[in-house]
Amino acid sequence: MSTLFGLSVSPWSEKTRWALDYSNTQYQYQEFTPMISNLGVRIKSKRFFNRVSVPLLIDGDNVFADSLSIAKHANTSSPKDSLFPHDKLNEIDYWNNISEQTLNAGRALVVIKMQSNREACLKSLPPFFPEPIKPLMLPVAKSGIFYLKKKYDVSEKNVQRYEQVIDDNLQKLQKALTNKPQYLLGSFTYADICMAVTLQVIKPIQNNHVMLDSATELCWKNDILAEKFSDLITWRDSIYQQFRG
Ligand SMILES: N[C@@H](CCC(=O)N[C@@H](CS)C(=O)NCC(=O)O)C(=O)O
Repeated sequence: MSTLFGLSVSPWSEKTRWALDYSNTQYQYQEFTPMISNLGVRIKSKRFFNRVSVPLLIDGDNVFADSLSIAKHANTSSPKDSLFPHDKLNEIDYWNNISEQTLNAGRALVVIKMQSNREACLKSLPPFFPEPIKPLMLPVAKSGIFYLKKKYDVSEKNVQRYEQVIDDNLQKLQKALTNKPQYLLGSFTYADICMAVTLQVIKPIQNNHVMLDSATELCWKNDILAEKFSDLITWRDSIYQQFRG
């Protein structure tokens, strides 16, 4: 059985898990902890020199190191309607790129907010730390946030730019859904999964697949953009309801 390494709070991991679950792929899930899990994942995936990020799927000798390639791999063995219709591949790439840009901007804002949210920092610690000693581990949690900040080149100076990227891209989604209000490409595809999950950066969904504690949720949500794009949130919730049981 294949193994998926993921971060349960990460929308990239959620996109992948959704595609794998949709295609009824059997896999074992392993939670990844930034910094701490890197060496283990490098060894298991035999990727000694590449940058490690999750989701990452190991299926026998094959390693799929990003969400799109994992979703495509899952789709190849699926008996269901394809998430990647042949005549829609360019459009799916387009929406995956939009999702990527938006999530990068969203993650930057989350990292910035988490720095000053003690509770969210503590919640980011891996579960193997016993609850009572977690407060003592605050410096470890902070160094994890600092690590992500450096790795993804996040800067407080760019907050406005990050918000603008999210705003611009969600306007593109809004426009695209004006003509085809149900699905981006006429039928349910990976483009819908990408963009439904991307809305996590303005209003996190809470269900049995994604569940953020209240402190972490506060770092993800953006009330102004959630209000501005409330129609997209309604669309996202309906896509989840129909296809993510
Ligand atoms: N383009 C990649 C992006 C993956 C990505 O940015 N993953 C982040 C999620 S926050 C990650 O692995 N963070 C933990 C780390 O870098 O150590 C994909 O589609 O999978």
